[in-house]
Amino acid sequence: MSTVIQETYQPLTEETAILLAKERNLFSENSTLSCTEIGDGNLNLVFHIKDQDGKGIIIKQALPYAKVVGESWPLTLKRATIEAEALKLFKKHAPDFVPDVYYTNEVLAITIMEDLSHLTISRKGLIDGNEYPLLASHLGTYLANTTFFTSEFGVDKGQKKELVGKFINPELCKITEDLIFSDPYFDAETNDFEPQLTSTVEKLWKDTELKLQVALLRKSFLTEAEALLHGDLHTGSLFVSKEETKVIDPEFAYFGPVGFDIGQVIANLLFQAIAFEEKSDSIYSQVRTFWNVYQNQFSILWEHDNLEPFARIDGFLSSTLQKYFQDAVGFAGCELIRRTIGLAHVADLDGLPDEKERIAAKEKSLALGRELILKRNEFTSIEELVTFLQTKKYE
Ligand code: SR1
Repeated sequence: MSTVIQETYQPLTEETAILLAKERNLFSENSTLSCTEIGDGNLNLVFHIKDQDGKGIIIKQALPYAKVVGESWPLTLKRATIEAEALKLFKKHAPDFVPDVYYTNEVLAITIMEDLSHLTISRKGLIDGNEYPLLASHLGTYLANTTFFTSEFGVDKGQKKELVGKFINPELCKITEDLIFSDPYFDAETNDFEPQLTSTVEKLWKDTELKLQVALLRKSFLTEAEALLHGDLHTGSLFVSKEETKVIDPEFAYFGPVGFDIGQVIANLLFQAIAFEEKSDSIYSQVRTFWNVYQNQFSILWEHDNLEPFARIDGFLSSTLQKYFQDAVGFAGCELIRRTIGLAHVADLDGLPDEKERIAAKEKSLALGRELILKRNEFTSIEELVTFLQTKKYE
């Protein structure tokens, strides 16, 4: 008889998570199971269950509020369904880079998926000084495949419209609209920054040139349904090893501007260059590889699988890629700024133990973010962006 799967939502505990795994027959009958809640993100519970031989599964459960803030910030449980559906679609288009989903339940807001505990969250691994030589090219391939095959270039237009409807994700999008594209530019309660940054932040709040460009990027985020995005593609959403990359946590998935996901990847790599200057050349070369692999793979798919009647018109592919790239540079700038002074920070910067260095890194992140937003349309190639980033190192 079913005990855990009931008609109403209840948050799992380590004990009920084990019962659920047994109910679903995910382990053999005589297994001895252990469970640990390992969620360290902002929103969800994550249970790691394994048997006596170390074989495991992950149960991810959405909480009805944002864990990072508490019960005063209610949050839809529907995000668990969006996440599971996005994982399945991304798996179809980029099978090597997405975990398997074994079971989902809308009432409990859970997704049971492949155990990736042999891998490390890339933000932690990078901060610890590890190198992931395939990460950039894996991400380039993953994003080219998922953005191509969910755009009108790679999927039938009627089907695309149905998908756009299926992935309407207003509550999670609103978090991004507020936390990335609005709050950091006003004296909002959610903002969080050190007193030493106050004068820079106050200048930013008065910077109407910058605010106009952020308003345009925000409008793009709100209105351009180019492809199904992951929506939160930072280095905390990636499980990695030297050989493998798995993209997790797409609960912010929705149809938006392709440059948003690309920009989040770029910005979250750049936090490493900002925090650890000695790594900057290696990080810039990863940004270069990431974009080059993205555009090569996207161009191959364009050549072989494009459903657009205008696909072979000279200049259509290059202007599409140019738009994605310039949008990405701007969105990267927004990510740099919001992770420095907004609600949700990154350990790359916050973890710098020396206060002077930390504040200097955060000043650099704000200044670089501003420049990327303002200058985004001046960059016509990845080499121009890398050269620009290299000159920043010596300021
Ligand atoms: C209240 S959620 C804060 C942040 O965590 C998520 O991972 C997203 O990045 C969001 O902006």
